[in-house]
Amino acid sequence: SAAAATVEEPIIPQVQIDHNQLLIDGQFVDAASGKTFPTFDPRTGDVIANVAEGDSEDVNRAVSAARKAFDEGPWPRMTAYERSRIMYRFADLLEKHNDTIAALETWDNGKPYEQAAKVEIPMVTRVFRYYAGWADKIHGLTAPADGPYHVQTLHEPIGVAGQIIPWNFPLVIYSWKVGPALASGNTVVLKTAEQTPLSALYVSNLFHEAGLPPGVLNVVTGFGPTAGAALCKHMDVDKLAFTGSSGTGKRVMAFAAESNMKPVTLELGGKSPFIVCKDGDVDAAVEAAHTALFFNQGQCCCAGSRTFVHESIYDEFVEKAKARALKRVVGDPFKSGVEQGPQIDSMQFEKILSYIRSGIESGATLESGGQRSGSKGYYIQPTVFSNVQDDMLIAKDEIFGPVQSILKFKDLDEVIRRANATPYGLAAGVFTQNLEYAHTLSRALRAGTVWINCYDVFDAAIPFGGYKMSGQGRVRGAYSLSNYLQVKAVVTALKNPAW
Ligand code: TXE
Repeated sequence: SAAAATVEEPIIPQVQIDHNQLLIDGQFVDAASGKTFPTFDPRTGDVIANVAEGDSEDVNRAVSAARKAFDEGPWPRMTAYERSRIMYRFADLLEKHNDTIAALETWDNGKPYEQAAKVEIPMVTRVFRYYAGWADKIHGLTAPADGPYHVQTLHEPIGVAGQIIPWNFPLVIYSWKVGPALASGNTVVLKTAEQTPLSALYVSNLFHEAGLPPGVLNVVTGFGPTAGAALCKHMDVDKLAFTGSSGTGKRVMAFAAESNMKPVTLELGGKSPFIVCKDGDVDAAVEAAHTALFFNQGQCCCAGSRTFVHESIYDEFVEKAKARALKRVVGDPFKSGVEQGPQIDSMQFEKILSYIRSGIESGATLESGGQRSGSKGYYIQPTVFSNVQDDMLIAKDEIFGPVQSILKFKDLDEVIRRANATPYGLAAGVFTQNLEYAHTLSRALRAGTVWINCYDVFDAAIPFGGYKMSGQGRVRGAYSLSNYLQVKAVVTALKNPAW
């Protein structure tokens, strides 16, 4: 039974759409073609607004504005302290408009409003403050050389950064990309996901209100194969940063290689293991594994989507995981207390339901859920499968939805081998009180993040990124700055080597 799954009449958000055009050179403008596309409310499938549909001509305009701002404008030339102060002022405006921004995010994306207002938008603000703090702390070093030379390195911005973001955390990922790029003096052309263009336009306007010079941050709304591809192929873009599917990530790299060989950083999909050892606290592990998978409607690149549980506690764990999923509150994300809203769109909705069918057909045990929730919008019941085997599609593919797969293991070596047997390597979770297990697993797991007795701990200072086909480079933390910096070696000959 689908217990708590109730979907009520949608609540009308108290926000209006102020910005639905491209943001180029500090101005909101229509697409050159005059075309627009609709963005939808995932609670109903109704149109929220029509938004300018940028294409290659608009990307050209945006890149030339960013180029000019980089080559001639004040942004890379002002003191780092001035850049930092503009970013701090922007963060203050984010804080001031927190609830409006959160409402836009929920409306366009479907995520619970409480999550957006209390966690995500505050995190965006925190990330901009973090990088504002870095702006005046970026510098090179001096190096000893074998000879009469004074050697120093200058850390310089790369230039125009092209950034392409997805729809699952529109503004959080915006902050991870725009924060380090601007702190280090680059200029940006950002393409939002076609499903969620609204919040980035709204906040980028605030950035200009905070004093950002025109052309430093340009936002092109539009589709991947048109606007996105044009940005990737552009000869005047010096660097690309992409978050999205591994398939599109490959294409982004190929576009970069075929054009001007611009460096690329990628944050891609995953099939992250969540490992509960025999000594793990079962109740805490059930709750953490539940959140690791179901958080954000299961639409997380780092979702703990393979729950490995030791055989000695497997049955107890499955019973409790099922009970927890049945209690999960599904409904209108604007309503207080709702834990799970709708999936982003009909494509993802259908894709997830087809994975659920595949799980049933391949012989996994359906413990809870398995169907859509309600009769309109893209709501799906929290679904739990037990007796999942490694070779089932639901254990191999990124489902990106509220579908938990629970697998059984016997010993540590076996679970390490199975956890690593995936082309992905974004994250992993480990539940144990045993130091030996914790350290062995954290070293052996081929993943960019290992959470021990916790999961989904995001922080501006913690680097995040993937091994293998989950990506390259790191977002967040000091590490992400290096994606946006060139290192120039300056070597000066000395006349008097004795000194
Ligand atoms: O992703 P895409 P989609 C995974 C998840 C999901 C699947 C498909 O499994 O089910 O991807 O989602 C732009 N050139 N993730 O189709 O296509 C696109 O416009 C340049 C994981 O939404 O990767 C959008 O802005 N750009 C993930 C962005 O790429 C292109 C988050 C992401 O879209 C392009 C989202 C092209 N040819 C989905 N085609 C994560 N890592 O968190 C598309 N885009």
